[in-house]
Amino acid sequence: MTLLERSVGVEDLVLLEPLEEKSLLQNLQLRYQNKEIYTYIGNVLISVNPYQQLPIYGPEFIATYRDYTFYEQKPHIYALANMAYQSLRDLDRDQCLLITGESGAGKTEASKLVMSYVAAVCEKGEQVNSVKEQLLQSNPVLEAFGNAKTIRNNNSSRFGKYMDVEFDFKGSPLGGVITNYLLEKSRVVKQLEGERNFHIFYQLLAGADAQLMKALKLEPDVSSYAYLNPKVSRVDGMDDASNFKAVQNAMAVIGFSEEEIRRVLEVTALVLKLGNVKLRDEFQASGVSASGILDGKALQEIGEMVGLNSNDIEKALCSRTMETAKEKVVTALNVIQAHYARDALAKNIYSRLFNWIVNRINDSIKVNTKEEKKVMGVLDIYGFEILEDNSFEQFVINYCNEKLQQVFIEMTLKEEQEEYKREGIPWTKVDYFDNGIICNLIEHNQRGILAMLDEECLRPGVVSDSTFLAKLNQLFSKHSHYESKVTQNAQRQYDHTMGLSCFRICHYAGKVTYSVTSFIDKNNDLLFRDLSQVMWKAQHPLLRSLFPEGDPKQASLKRPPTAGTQFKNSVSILMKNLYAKNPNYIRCIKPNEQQQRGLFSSELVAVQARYLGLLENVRVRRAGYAFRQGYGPFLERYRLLSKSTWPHWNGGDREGVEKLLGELSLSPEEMTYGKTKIFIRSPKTLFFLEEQRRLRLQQLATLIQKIYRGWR
Ligand code: AOV
Ligand code: MG
Repeated sequence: MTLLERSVGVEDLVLLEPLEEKSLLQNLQLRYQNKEIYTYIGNVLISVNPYQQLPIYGPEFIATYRDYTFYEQKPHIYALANMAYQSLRDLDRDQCLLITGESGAGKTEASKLVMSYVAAVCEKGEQVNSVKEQLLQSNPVLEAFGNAKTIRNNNSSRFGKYMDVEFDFKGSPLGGVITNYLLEKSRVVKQLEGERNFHIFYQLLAGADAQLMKALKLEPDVSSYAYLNPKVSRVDGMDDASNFKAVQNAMAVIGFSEEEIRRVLEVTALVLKLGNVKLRDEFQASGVSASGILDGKALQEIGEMVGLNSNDIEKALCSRTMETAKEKVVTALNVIQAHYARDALAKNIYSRLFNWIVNRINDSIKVNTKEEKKVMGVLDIYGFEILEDNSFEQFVINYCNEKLQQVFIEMTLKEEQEEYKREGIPWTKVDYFDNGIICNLIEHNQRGILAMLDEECLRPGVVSDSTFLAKLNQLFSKHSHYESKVTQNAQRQYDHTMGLSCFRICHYAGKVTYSVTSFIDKNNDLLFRDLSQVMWKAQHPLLRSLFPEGDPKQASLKRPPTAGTQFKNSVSILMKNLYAKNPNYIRCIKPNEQQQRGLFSSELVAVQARYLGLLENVRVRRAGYAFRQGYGPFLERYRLLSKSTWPHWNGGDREGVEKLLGELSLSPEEMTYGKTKIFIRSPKTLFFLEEQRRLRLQQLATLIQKIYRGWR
C-alpha cells in the first residue's frame, strides 16, 4: 500500500489536510501532472481524463491488480473493477458501476476499461470466450451508430447506456442485456457548427468498397449529402474507413447475418438520401399553398432500394390525412411543413434503427439459462450538459443526472451506515444537500414539469410552447429552484440574459436556462400517420418492421406515452435496478476544454468538483472514521513499528493490531475495533503512522547498508 506519497499528493482525499476546495484541487492537479490520473475518496474512484495513452493498462497491470485488495496498490480503475468483480464472485453481491461526469470526462473509456478487465480475469474456455467477444464487440457497433463528434468530445455518446452483464456461480460471463436511453435524434438532420452527424454515416462513405457503394447508390463525397456537415468530414485521429471494417466485423462476431448487416446499411443510406429530397412550393388551383418534389433523383433511389413507389412517398411527405369517424380529409402541406415531415421521418427511421440494433444485440447476448445469475451493471450515460442553447434533450439529460446524484448521495450514506452496522460500530447522522426537491420539481406525478408538459401535449384546444411556459410560471413562481423572466419580474429582479421563452432550473450542478421552443413537439414525438403507413408498405423487411403502427389493422392503437414520460419511466426502472445492487462509483473529471494532454484548468475542475460533491463526499467519509482497513493488511503495513510485531508475529491479526497500536500510545478515542476492520478517526493519526513508517524504513535501509559495507 502506498497511501501517502507526498511528491504526488495524497492517493485518498480522505487524508487531505486541510480539507478545503483549494487543497483538493491542488492535490488533483499535482497528481495529474505526475500522470497519476486516479485518486480515491474511500472506495469512490476519481478519474481525470489524461487525453493520452498512459502505459498503465493491459495484461501486466491487470495481473498486478487481480492479486491485491483495493488499497494495496496505487489507485486504479482496475482496482475498482477488481473489487466489484471479486465481491460479485465471492460474496454473491450483485454490483453496479456508476460512471458519471460531464461530456468528454472519460466515462465511456472507463466503462470499456472495466469491461476489458472483467473479461481478462474471468475464467477462460471456448464458450466463455465467445460470450466475452460478443459483449466487447457490442461497443464499436453502438458507438458507430450512437456516438458523434461534438464540440466537447470527438467521440461523444449521444445516448445513455446501461448494460447488465450476467455471470454464473463461478463468475464466468453468460451474457447480458443492454438498455439504451433516448438517442439524440435531432442530430440526424442538423448539427451545430463544428460537430458531425453520427459516425456511421462517415464510416460508410469512407469505408464501403465500390460494389457496396454502387448497391447503395452512394457517392463517397461527404458534401453530396445535405444531412452531413461538409466542414467537418474528418476527425483528428479517427480513421472512418478502418472503423467501418471494424464495425462490420463486430456485427458479424455478435451474430448479425450478412443479410442483416446489409439491411442495416441500406436503411442508413436511406436516411442520408432522405436529406437530399428537396421540396418546392406549389400552389393548388384554390390558391392554397402546397408542396412537391423538386428533384426526383434521391426519391427515386430510395423507392428502388426499399421497394416503394416514389409517388407514394411524395404523397406522404407533402400531404396529411386527417381521419374522423365519418370521413378522411387530405390537406396539402406547404413546403416548410413538408420539409419538417421529411426530417421527422429521417429522425424516426434512424432512432428506430438504433433501437432495433440494440434489440438485435440483446437477442444475441441474451442468457437462456434458468440457473441463478449474478449481475454486474455498468452505467455510462451522457453527462450533465449546459450549452448555450438548452432544449428538451438537455432537460431530460440533466434530469437523469439529477437522479443519479440522488442515488449517489443516498447510497454512499447508506453504504457507510451499513458498514458501521456490519462492523458493530455506532453511526452518527451526517447532514448533506438533498437534491430531492429538484427531482420532485421535474418528476412529480401531478405537479412536476414533465407532468405539466404532458398535460399541455394531451390537452385539446390550442396548445403551444408558450402556453406550457405560462403554466410553469404560474405554478412554480415561488419554487426555490425555478426561475423565469416573468417570475423574476414579479420580484423586480431583471435578468437580461434570459429570454422570454425560457425557464431556468437551479440544478445541483448549476443553473441551466432552457428554451421552451419545441418542447411540446419533441415531447409529443408524433409521426404523421401518412409517413408510418407508407414506410410499412415498403418491401424492405427491416424498414417495414420499424413502423408497426403503419399497419392499417393497427389503426386503433392507443397513443404511445410521450417522450418525457417514457424517459421518466425508464429512469425510474433504472433507479430501482441500481438500488438493488452494491454500488461502485467512478467520478470522471475533464481537465480542460481543449481535449489536450497535460493541461489542467483549476477553474474547470473546480466547477466539476463542486457539482460532483467531492468535498461533501470526503466529509461524509470523514464524519465518522476517515480510514478503515482489514486487520490483516493493516498489520502487514505497520507491524515494523512495534517490537512485539516485528520482525515476527505469530498471533492473530486483530491481536497484532491491538498490540501495535497500544505500544504507539495513541489516544484510545482515535480508533475503534470493528469485527474485521480497524477504524481510525482522524487523518492525522494516519499521517503519524505513515511518517513513523517512513522513518523506520529509512533506519532499516541505513542499517542494511552498514551491514552490506561491513561484509565488503
Ligand atoms: P465521455 O463518455 O465521458 O463523454 P469519453 O470516454 O468518450 O468521454 O472520453 C473522451 C476522450 O478522452 C476519449 O475519446 C479519449 O480520447 C480520451 N480519454 C478518456 N479516458 C481516457 C483514458 N483513460 N486514457 C486515455 N484517453 C482517455 V460524453 O459520451 O461526450 O458525456 O457524452
Ligand atoms: Mg461517452
